[in-house]
Amino acid sequence: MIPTIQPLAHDPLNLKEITIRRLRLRLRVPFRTSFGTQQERDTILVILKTHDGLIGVGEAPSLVAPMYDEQYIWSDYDVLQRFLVPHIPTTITSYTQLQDETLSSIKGHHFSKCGIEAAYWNLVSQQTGESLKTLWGGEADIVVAGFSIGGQSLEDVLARAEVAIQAGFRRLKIKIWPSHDVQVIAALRERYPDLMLQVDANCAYDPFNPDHQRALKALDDFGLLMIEQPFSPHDFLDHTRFQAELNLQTPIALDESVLSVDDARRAIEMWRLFGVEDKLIINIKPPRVGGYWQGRLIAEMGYEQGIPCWMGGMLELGLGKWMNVILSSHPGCRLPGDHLQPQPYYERDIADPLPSIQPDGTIAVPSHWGGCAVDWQAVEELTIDLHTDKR
Ligand code: OSB
Ligand code: MG
Repeated sequence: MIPTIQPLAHDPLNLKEITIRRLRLRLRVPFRTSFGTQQERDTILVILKTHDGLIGVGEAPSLVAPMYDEQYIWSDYDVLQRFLVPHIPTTITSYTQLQDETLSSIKGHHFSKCGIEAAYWNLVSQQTGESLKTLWGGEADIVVAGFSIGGQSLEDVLARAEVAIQAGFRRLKIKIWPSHDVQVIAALRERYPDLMLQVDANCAYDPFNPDHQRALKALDDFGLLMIEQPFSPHDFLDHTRFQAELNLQTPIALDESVLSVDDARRAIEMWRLFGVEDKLIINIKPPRVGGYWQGRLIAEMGYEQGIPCWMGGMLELGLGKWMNVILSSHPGCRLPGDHLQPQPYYERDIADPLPSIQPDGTIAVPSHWGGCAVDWQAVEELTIDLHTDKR
């Protein structure tokens, strides 16, 4: 069931220098989820320089605290510095080599691995002259822009939704948690009967709590595209059983539960066992699954197995967002992704230009390498810490 696709062969990349940088960022608008509110945020860039002058940059979009999963800025920075960067081959001959010699030898720590892997693809694209879209099997020229709303209250969500609708967004995702769910969605649905609407619980519900069960089942009345990750990350069984036994008509989308292509396979098998495979959706986030190639394999499997996938987000900078937009053009990504907000995410960004919404609510998929140039002045000014490994 797991697809086998050969990544494009390329000439050896001879590395001269590897740098990791910790950047300090500030979101323009606070982002609230069931696990907390974020505004200040550090992130990591991985920068690979070759002897012939190419510079590849990748983003490890770490969060400041281990609340989405167990990774956070310091674990990511530490594992990069201690274990991953020293094991990046000085001459990289293929994705498979990078994967086997560096990435697979360390357990977990997918955000950090994604930073290295994204920087590697960035180099491959420059060296071969092939766009990331071609390298990753992308096809679509446009993708529909989705906005993930992390509002503090009903009024806040309604105000943010209004701004987004004015800006042309056709799909909104609302962060929910017990006490901030049915009422919020009912109010939105009343105002916007035709909007593509979905919710994300970030594991905040207990499948055995009757109040939580009632709330989730009540969401079935609003024609949602999906309910994302209501329960614990480690639990395919409760998710599937809930879907089947409560006869939930809204598909469940897995985010935190899927850490690999194998997890995606297990989820599909589980939903099939319960006879509800038409109600499974998979959220692909490259940082969560260890990189863009692993994300591509999930998209490929979803395509072959008839399971819709879409690209989630980790509040990335423009660089990561452009890469997400590009992978979103894969035919396996059939639903809008969390690519944009009505205003730029950060007070200052390193990507030029930033992804932006077109009047019809779509984003144009870049067919040159990666969609943006890096503003090195901004990188320099945002950096609060760096570590360089010269080869
Ligand atoms: O669960 O999708 C999530 C942001 C931080 C942590 C988890 C999630 C999110 C988002 C943001 O929903 C999506 C975006 O990048 O716009
Ligand atoms: Mg999510």
